[in-house]
Amino acid sequence: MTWNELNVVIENNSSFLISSHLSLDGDCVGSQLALYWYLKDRGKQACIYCVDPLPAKFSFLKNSEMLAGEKPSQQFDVLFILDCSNQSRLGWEGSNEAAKQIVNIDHHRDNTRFGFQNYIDTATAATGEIIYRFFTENNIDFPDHVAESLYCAIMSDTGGFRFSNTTGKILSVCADLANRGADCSAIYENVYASHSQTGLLLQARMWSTLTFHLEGKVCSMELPLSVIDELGAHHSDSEGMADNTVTAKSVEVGIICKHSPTQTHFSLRSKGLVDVGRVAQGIPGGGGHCCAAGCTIDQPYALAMPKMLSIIDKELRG
Ligand SMILES: [Mn+2]
Repeated sequence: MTWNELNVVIENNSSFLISSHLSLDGDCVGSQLALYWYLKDRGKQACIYCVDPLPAKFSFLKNSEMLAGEKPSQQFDVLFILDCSNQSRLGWEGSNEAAKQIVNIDHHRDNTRFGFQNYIDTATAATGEIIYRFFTENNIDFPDHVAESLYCAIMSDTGGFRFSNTTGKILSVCADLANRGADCSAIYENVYASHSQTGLLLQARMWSTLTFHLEGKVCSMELPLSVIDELGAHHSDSEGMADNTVTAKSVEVGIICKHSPTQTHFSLRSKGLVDVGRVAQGIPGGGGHCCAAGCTIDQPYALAMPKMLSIIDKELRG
């Protein structure tokens, strides 16, 4: 869809629901809040609904409490689904009935174009960049708290400006967001330097499981989900740990395994040699980008892990 078509959808409708994927990250939160602001600014009725709770580190963003609500029962004119490559990643049923039409805005290359209208730009670093371009290319001026949400979105999806999607183009976008009032160091501190004590203790437990495989080309850490309860920690406390799995020089692929007795969830990272997005897509329900992806195998860790290692071994030899 074009910007013009997106403008028409917004002007011709009055009620909007915004949603995004499970395991909320900075891009999904920031881009939803920026679009929410715009719809409210246009005098529209707007709600945000996500299944998973808002990680506390994003609660400094203005209007973030709007993500904490129950699923609204009314039918909306339009359901905006942001940063979500397929409807099952929403984690809730009935998205086709929730509104008269779905508009899908995303940057994941495995997006299934499930919307009635789709704005998919895989060349952007974050869905937040797409919303930024919508605003700036349509001369929509936005306040500092929206600049903050969009900066948070881009900072998160570039791994704090470390991933290969950190280009001059995206840094220019962020420079503009800083000039529009985003407080870069305050956003950094809220998102990356606001761990709880139990959160860091949980990470220490994960570090203690660090193991190298396949001649040092693969590094993994694991976490039985029961440890989260044992420490009184939260799921989100382990977020960011996946990036640590690819910090050794020899390593090409990093793995975080979080497992229950019956299921093993893999967060995969790659330095570029192996396309972990393709690895994850080979598992039902899995997906992601070439350097960061995730999937779940319905088997205990002891069975699922050797399976994953043999898939990655083939890719490394490929
Ligand atoms: Mn994203």
